[in-house]
Amino acid sequence: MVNVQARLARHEPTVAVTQFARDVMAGLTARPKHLSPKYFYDAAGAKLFEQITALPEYYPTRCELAILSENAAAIARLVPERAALIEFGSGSSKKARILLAAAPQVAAYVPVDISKEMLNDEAVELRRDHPRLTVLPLETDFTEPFQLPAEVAAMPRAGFFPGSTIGNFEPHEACSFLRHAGRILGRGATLIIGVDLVKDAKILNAAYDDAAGVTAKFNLNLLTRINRELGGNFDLESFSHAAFYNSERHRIEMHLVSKQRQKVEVAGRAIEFRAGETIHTENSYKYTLETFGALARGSGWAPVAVWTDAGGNFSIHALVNEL
Ligand code: AVI
Repeated sequence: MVNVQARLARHEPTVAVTQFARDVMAGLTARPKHLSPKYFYDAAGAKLFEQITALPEYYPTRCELAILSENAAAIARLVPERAALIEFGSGSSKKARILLAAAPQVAAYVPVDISKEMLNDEAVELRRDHPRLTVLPLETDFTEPFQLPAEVAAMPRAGFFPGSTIGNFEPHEACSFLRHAGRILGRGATLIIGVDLVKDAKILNAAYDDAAGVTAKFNLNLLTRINRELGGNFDLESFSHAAFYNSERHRIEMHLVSKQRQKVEVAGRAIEFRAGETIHTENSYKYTLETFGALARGSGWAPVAVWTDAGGNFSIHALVNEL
């Protein structure tokens, strides 16, 4: 790693050797090559993801919104009086709004996200729409340890983690995340979490390889980001998007496939690709109600309720922290 750092610093002295740079160099020099899906979400990537959520093939967002809307009152009953609602990776807070409308007993909402702009814009609107709610945005990486605002220290807490983002973690990381959320929320807290379900591979494959090619653009945008931020020279035409359901590992895998043998430079370092070699860019794990329940229990959380949409595509679990 020392060599990689020196190379990065030499290539562009005005650009700090960021975690992004370190992770990209480590991932592209590993075998098999891989990149973390958390780097999809630059400004362009976040916009493309918004477009994905509206695609006819991408059922998770629609199904989760339907479950939330249909069961908002029952879900809200699990949130204590004068509670603080903490959302991990809040984004546009669209789903939290459904819960907040059904849970007037919530005294404070703490959206946690790395996007300062989004947090501030949403906070203004939420304060306008819920004048009695204290909105305390927290700009941080929600997967890392963080302190809750002092204002909520004495309040009972409920966590909210929609979107099946937990599916983008490896199962051991999902377990670590649930334990980390438990430490932040405290013993006895409730966690409301969205989890995508195992289903017919055809439906899954279409959801991650849509006809309009938006998911392909989203995947390839990672190379554009590397070109821009790390002085890369990836030719986007010579890579293609691949997504498929790996039924043995219960996960969608996304890859960027090199169409030919080629050499690419990133931060002054040459990276060689064989024809057909891939960069593994994302896993999206799918659970059954039972496998997710077992994961939760093994991470210190007791499942207390679960809701699904009529088609059984997606689930929202309510868990109580036992640790
Ligand atoms: C954010 N996450 C839950 C999405 C998923 O379905 O795994 C990311 C995504 N990747 C491709 N399409 C959507």
